[in-house]
Amino acid sequence: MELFQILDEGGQLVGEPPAIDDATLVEMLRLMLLGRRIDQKAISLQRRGKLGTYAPLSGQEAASVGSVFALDRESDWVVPQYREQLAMLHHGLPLSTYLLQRMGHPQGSELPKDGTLYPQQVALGAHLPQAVGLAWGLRLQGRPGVVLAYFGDGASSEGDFHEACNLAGVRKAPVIFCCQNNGWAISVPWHLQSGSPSVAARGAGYGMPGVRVDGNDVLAMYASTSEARRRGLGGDGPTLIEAVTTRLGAHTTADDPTRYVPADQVEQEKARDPITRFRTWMTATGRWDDDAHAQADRWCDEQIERAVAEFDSTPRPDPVTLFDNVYADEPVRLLRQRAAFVADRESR
Ligand SMILES: Cc1ncc(C[n+]2csc(CCOP(=O)(O)OP(=O)(O)O)c2C)c(N)n1
Repeated sequence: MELFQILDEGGQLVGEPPAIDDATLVEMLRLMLLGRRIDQKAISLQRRGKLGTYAPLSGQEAASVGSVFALDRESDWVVPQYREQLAMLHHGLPLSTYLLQRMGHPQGSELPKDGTLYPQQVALGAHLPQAVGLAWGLRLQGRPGVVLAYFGDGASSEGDFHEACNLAGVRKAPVIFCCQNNGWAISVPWHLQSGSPSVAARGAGYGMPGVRVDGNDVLAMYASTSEARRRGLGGDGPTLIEAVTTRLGAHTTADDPTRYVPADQVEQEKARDPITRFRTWMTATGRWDDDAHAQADRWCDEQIERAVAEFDSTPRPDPVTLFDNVYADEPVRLLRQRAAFVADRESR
C-alpha cells in the first residue's frame, strides 16, 4: 500500500501542503520540540526515583501533533493509549498532572472538567470499543464531533481492536482510528504479529478506508486526519489511519532496546527524525529561524520548569490510596489487602 507523504525525509515538498496558518504551524513545531524535552526530563526524573515507568515519545511527535491539530478541541474527542503525551497536552491536560499520573498520584488521573479527553489506557485495545461507543453516542445525539482514538501496532493485534472496527463500520461511528505503527510491540516486530502487509489494509474488511501515512510527516498526518474528520462529520463513518513512525528510544524506561533493535535500523530511523524534517521545511519557507528556535527553547524551559515545580510541591499521597479508584464496589480480597496493609503499617 502506498505511503502518503507531503514532506519527504529531506523536508522537501512532494505533495500539496494543507491550509494551516503560520502561527499554527509554529505552535505545532514548538509542541513537537516540547515533546522531545519532556522525554529528557521525565527519563531523568524516573532515574532519580521520582516517576514510575515512563513511555518516551521521541520519534513519534509528528504522528501525535499532526493528527491532534486537525481536531476542534471543543467538539472532538481524544482517546489516547499511553504514548500520546502531546495530544493530551493539546487537549488541555496540564503537564504537571501528566507527571503526577506517572508517579501514581491520584491527582494525576483528574482530567480537565468539561474537557474532551479520555484518560491514558495501558490495557492494550481496551479503549477502542469505548471510543466507538463515544462516537456512536455523539452521532445518536446529533452532536457534531469526531473521536480520535490512538493505539499502537501491538494493540491492533488485540481482539478489542477488531471488535471496535467492526462496530464502527456497521454503525458509521465518526471515529478516527489512528494506529501509531512504530514497528514494535515492545520487542515483537510487526511481521511476527500479523500476516497482513499493513495495518491500513485491514480497514477494507470493516468497510472503512485505510490509509497508510508517513507518521513522521506532520503535514501528511494533519491532512489525512482532516480528511478523516470530514468523512466522520459528513456521516460517512470511520477511517483507519496507519501512521508509519519510528520509536527512537526504548519502549519504556523498563526496556533495553539494544537487546533486540538492530544497530543499522537505529541509524536509519534517526534519518527519519520528524522534527528535523519539519524544521527544515519551516526554515526554507521563512517561517522559522534561529531566533524562533531560541524562543521556542525558552518556552519549553518555562513549561517544564513550571510543571516540575507544581509536581514537586504537590504533597505525596498516602500509600493507602493505592487501593482507591480501581473498583466502584471493591472486591472482598482487595478490602482484605487494604486492611492488612493498614494493620502492618500501624504495627511498625
Ligand atoms: C491487554 C494487554 N496485553 C499486554 C500488555 C503488555 N504490553 C504493554 S505495552 C505492550 C506493547 C504495545 O505495543 P503497541 O501497541 O505497538 O504500542 P507502543 O508501545 O509501541 O507505542 C504490551 C504487550 C498490556 N499492556 N495490555
